[in-house]
Amino acid sequence: MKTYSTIAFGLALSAALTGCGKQGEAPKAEEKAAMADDAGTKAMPNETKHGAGTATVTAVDSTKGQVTLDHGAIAELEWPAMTMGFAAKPELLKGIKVGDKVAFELDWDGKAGTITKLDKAP
Ligand SMILES: [Cu+2]
Repeated sequence: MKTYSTIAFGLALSAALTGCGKQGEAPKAEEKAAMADDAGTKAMPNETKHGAGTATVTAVDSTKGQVTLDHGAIAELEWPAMTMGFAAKPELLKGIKVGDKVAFELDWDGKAGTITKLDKAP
């Protein structure tokens, strides 16, 4: 049974590592939910998930195609609110500046997020 507990630990560890952001503020309950889910339906490593949220822009580099968002909770991805960086096509970042309130959508591949839609909030 040693093998089984090693596998279980590995799964738990990989689930913990796939959480977004590095601020250590993810609630435990959400981590547990993510782990349980990873053991079942989310076993495919390259599954891309889509989410949507609102945020305040804290950094933007339209040349490199990068934006940092202080975003609210994203239910689709089981994310709490946090600040994190995303890739974004330069054209999506046109006219976007630090301090802007935005509504956005993203694709998350389990490691990195790519903005697919970004609009200034009305
Ligand atoms: Cu995040």
